[in-house]
Amino acid sequence: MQDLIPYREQFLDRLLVQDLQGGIAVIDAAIQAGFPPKTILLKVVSPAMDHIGTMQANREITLSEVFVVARISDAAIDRLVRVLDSRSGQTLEDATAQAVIVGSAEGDYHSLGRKIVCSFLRMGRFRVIDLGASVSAQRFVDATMAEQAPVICVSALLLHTAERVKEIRALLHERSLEDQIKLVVGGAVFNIDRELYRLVGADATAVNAPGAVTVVRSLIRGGS
Ligand code: B12
Repeated sequence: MQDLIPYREQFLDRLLVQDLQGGIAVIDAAIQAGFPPKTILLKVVSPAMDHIGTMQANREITLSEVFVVARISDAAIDRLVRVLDSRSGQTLEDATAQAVIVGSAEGDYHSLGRKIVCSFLRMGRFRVIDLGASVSAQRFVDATMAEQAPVICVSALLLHTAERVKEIRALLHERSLEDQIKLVVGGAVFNIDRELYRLVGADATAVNAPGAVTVVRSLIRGGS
């Protein structure tokens, strides 16, 4: 099988000229070449967005350009997730599967990483309830109780939204749910400071979507 690097370069190139159709065509070409969709997510889309993040930090790209770039990546992720779901036959939810609640921290509207995490958890045979962006502590905990989910996964890319995880921990404590429900966090801000997860009261973190599946599995099996 060929190398994915040319696809990553072509995808980034299409992002930089804000070419939605061209970006999707590169993803389709990678699928046609036989690369697994989950590898394309991790080796083409994610690194291209990391590169965009570096450009943003260096002020080589404006926020409005990042916004358009994210729309293109979002469409690419949707495409890949659809292919994944159709191949693994998981469009029909398995009611007996263990439920996992996922959402972005309150005030956080970054969604791409959360969508990838949801897709990997589904591939890992979890029943994923994605609450979407900017989810309050109350909604996280209420959904967890309603779905009898043993794990809450929170995505946060900003320092101040990572801090909102403390509210979820406080609510779990207040409702005496800490023994039953585990709290997993992730996102760029937790990857930069590897101890931040403890400071906000989470039980665990992981740097990427495959890691999220491993951590959730181990917590459900009783690890910490
Ligand atoms: C795209 C983007 C946007 C888009 C988001 C569009 C969308 N629909 O998602 C837009 C333009 C809207 C945006 C807005 C803002 N952004 Co922005 N954004 C980014 C950018 C460039 C890429 C993020 C991304 O999608 N990455 C790709 C995905 C796949 O990676 P990921 O999210 O990290 O997810 C992976 C892992 O982290 C992990 N993971 C993710 N979630 C979880 C959850 C769990 C439980 C686990 C275990 C793992 C896990 O798995 C994922 C897949 O493997 C980052 C730069 C960066 N390096 O992160 C800045 C960045 C995050 N943004 C930043 C900022 C400051 C903002 C704004 C405040 C505006 C501004 N002044 O720039 C607003 C805030 C909006 C808000 N309130 O949410 C800063 C944050 C700095 C900080 N640490 O506080 C960054 C780092 C840019 C920078 N270098 O300054 N942004």
